[in-house]
Amino acid sequence: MTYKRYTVTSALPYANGPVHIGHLAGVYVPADIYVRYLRKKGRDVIFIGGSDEHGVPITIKARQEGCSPQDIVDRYHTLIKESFRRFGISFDVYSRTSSAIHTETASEIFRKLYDDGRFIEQESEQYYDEEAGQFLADRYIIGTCPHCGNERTYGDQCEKCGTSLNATDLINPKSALSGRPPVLRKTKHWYLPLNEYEGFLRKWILEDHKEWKTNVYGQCKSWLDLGLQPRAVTRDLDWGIPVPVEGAEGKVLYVWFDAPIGYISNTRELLPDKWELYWKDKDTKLVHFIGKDNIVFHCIIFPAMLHAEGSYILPDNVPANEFLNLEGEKISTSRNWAVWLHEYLDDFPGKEDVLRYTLTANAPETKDNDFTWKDFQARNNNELVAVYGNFVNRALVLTHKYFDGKVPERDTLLPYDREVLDEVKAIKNRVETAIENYRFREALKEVMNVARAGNKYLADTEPWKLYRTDPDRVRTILNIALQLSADMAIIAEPFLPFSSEKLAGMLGMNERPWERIGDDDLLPAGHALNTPQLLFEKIDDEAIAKQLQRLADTKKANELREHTVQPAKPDISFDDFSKMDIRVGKVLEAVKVPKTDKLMQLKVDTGIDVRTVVSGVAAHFTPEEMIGKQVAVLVNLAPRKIKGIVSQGMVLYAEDADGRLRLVSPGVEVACGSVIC
Ligand code: B3M
Ligand code: ZN
Repeated sequence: MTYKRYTVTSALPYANGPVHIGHLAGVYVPADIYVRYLRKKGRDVIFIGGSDEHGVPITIKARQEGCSPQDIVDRYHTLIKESFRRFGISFDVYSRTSSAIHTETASEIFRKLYDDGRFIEQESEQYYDEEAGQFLADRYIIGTCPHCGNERTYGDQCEKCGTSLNATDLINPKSALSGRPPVLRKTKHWYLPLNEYEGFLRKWILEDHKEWKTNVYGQCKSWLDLGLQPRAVTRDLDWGIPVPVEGAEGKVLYVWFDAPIGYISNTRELLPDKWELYWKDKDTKLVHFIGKDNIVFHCIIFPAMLHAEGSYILPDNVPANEFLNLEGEKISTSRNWAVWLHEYLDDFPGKEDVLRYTLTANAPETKDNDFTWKDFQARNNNELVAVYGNFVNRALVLTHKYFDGKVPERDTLLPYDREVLDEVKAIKNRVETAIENYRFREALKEVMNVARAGNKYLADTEPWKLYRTDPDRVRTILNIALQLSADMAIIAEPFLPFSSEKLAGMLGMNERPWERIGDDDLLPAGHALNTPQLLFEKIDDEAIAKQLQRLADTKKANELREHTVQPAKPDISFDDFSKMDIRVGKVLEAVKVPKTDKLMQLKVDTGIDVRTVVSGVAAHFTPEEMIGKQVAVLVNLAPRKIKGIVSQGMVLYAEDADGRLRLVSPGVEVACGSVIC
């Protein structure tokens, strides 16, 4: 199917921190390549970006820093926007979800769905902080993880064991606002009944979009196979877009409801009169560039919203990427394990294309990939400098040396000359197919094959040796080499826009029309070239060592922070202490609790009785290591149900700074039931 126009969106990054190489590799560079290519092909395309400025993490960051959420998003929106601009990410609009037009657009869509009866209203019980006088988002509740026992687990996910949670799963929950235990209170929310769209989604994705990338298709399929549930689209929070319905005071739209609508709002901002063509006309191709953690929102929830609304088109493709790791470890904002774009730009001025190149050559298109500084250096020195830069430099320098910097006249072409030009035409076709199918690594490899072919052509024809004996032949050779250089300036432009610009300047090219790639007269004979400069420069070991040292310092700082002895808890009275009844017990039986990684069900002889204790130690001990051991047991802990098993008491362990557990036992065998005091 051929489309009249394209709407290309890239995920709206949360404005609560700077952007890093993972963002660039996963989303923005591929989207930019795609859009620049379409523009070069003369297609009608808009490229939409912006910041996602709502959501709980932003409110938490603001609290931590003692400022308002608006202060936070103002700061990071500006920083992020500037980083993208400096990397040449060529958005047609980069706006933000705190804009008035976005509030208007999101409210309109919510209201339309509401008026059409597309939502269901449901009451549920949620944690409420009586002292702060507000409902608490899951992230605002801290307690003990029921799976691993970590005492500082947030209500949405345990950072220690990785389990995702509901706040009501936490043991001993406390409000992060007041520090007091929260109470459960009834609250009403609006839900989008995704289950009602299951049939539609199954057909639209699983049957009509079999061409989607396997990672995307697979994730959608497993969501659909699990069965969809109604999803709350409102929240009790004071940061976000107010729910535009009577009786919804104090409630805002869920961030994932409003954020994707941001693409539409930003288009309205860009094209106030024409935006609907780009969102509602079936001749428009909509493509969302995102990372893999956003697949469900862009392939299931947002399309269900748009479908329910009724007047919008749905994405033709969602070419989501996997993740980029850094030196073998997951990129982490909170652990500062990242290469921040604004820092890179300051450390490597003028080397935007080197990073764009490395991230594309190594893009996590089908699986997670690793960025290493050594690879970055090697790609620059062995590919950009040695292949691309070297080729065009030789063509230009030799022309200046022999022909006064003017494109020489050409003789009749030999078959070998023709072959090289034909090869470039074939490469152009392969690059087009690869880009149109979102295979940017492959496309870039083909682009570099133009320079490789050029290098081989010069190496085979050796004009520097031939000049004395056959200057006419050298005219033809350099003419061809210059045509190939001009080809590079065009075909590499979507990938490496800065160096294409520079190369075009040296070649004196005003226009770089895509369709003329491979033509034999891109640069006419007699055309004057400008002074050659180096297109790329070697990156030395020192610059790389500096970056590696910075990462090593980060690692050391993290280890110090994470692996130190826990600080002392506040004082308690003797009474508090004597309330605890700690005994020596013996483990009689131990089995892992099925379907959990951490839990072990123990039968313990406490001297008082034989009872069941569930203990989060399955990752540390095997059942065999436990059976027969004497342990310390807190026997008067109120019984708790863990994974459906009633646990009566708690076995005590010693945990070292690395999180390793050891049993706490009396030095010699003593009678079970002996009091530990
Ligand atoms: N802000 C999540 C993220 O940055 C989210 C994307 C929104 S796209 C509409 O990963
Ligand atoms: Zn946990």
